[in-house]
Amino acid sequence: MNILETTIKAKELFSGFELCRLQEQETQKLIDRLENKKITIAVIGQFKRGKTTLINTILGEKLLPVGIVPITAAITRIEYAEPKETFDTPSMATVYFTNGLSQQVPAADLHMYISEQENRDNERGVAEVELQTNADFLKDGLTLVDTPGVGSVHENNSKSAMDFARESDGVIFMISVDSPLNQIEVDFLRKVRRFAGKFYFVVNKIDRVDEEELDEYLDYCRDLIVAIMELDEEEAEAIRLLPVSARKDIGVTELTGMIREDLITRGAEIMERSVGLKLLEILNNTRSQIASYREVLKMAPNVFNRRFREMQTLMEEQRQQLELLPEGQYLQARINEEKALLTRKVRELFGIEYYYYVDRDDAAERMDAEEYRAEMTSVYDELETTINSIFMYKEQNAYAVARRIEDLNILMQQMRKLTRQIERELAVR
Ligand SMILES: Nc1nc2c(ncn2[C@@H]2O[C@H](COP(=O)(O)OP(=O)(O)OP(=O)(O)O)[C@@H](O)[C@H]2O)c(=O)[nH]1
Ligand SMILES: [Mg+2]
Repeated sequence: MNILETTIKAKELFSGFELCRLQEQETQKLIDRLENKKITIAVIGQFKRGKTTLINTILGEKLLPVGIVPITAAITRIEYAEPKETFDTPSMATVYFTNGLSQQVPAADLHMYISEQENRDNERGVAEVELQTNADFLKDGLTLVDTPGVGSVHENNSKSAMDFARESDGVIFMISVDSPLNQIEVDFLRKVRRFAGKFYFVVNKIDRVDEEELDEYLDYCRDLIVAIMELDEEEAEAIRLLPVSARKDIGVTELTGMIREDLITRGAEIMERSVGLKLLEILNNTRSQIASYREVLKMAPNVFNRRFREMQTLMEEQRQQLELLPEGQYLQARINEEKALLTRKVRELFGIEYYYYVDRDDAAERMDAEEYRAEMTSVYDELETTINSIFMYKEQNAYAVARRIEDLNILMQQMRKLTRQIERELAVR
């Protein structure tokens, strides 16, 4: 069985369980990725290593803001576009907000949204930025992604590098000669190694050291990386650390050449590995979710009833607020915010990820108060029904509960089987 077949199988498995709606959606996304074959490579590393500078150098343009203080505060995706076809001059970017709204801005104004200084604690609620440019490097459908520095005090303001690593196929892991690999980087690499199909290790700022120092530094980092990534002899042999100076454009063509070569000769393999690893992660997370759900089912009735009532109270309060809603125009984005609140509450009380789909295309849709009320009422009704059914609320029948637990055990077994298959396929340790 190959990765595509395994992913389809996982999706079928999830679709049989109301509780696994999110996982069903996530596996569908993986299937889409395998089908449209667009590779995403993220530049990841500790703050101030020169990630953004490297991206600007690769693109041959000062597109993104760089600086001496932590700068990049939001995930920025860069894709190829013929300039004339897509936009009139100047080049434009799309800023996506957490509530699903988006806005077109000139690329030159991006610093207002993606730099920590101008968007403190992400007060603008930026989820992600998308930028299109006509750099050759991106021509074959490659998406390059800039990420906020790991370990920065601002790391948790928006989607972090770690969240994003889950979405990328390849990672350019950037370290620099200003400081030896530190604990933050080691910890991060240890986690991130499970997500990406391909790693490029880049050592930046080599303009700051002489050759001898550099060799010593490279040897030191290499040994550490081999140990952290748990590479066998053959893999260790194949690993290369690329010394570059992003600022002075030294070694950058070697890096881009290597990436292009890999995409041409083993793009499909990189994608399969990446999807397989992500599927493993989904399966592992789901297993721990199901385990906590089973605990809820077995929970003492008084504890469970208390939590259940808390959920009901929240929904009651929200419903009352709906009654008081002033006349006027409301955005779909506001509904998205309400859904996010409910999702958080379900997670907090029951330890499960309740799934709501947020459609970016609909976020700017307007409706009057009556429509808004009707829409939100159906959201509450649906959530109530679902929660009643998944927790078998007021279900006095111990037999039915036992049956549900038995079903979950079967789901767990099948997930374990899929996990073993993927592990074999990818030869992961
Ligand atoms: N000497 C030297 N300095 C560099 C090089 N690359 C980047 N820098 C400097 O390092 C600082 C940080 O660069 P950025 O590109 O903003 O670093 P970053 O990793 O994107 O930082 P965050 O977005 O905050 O995580 C800037 O002052 C850059 O000019 C290089 O190759 N050599
Ligand atoms: Mg940056």
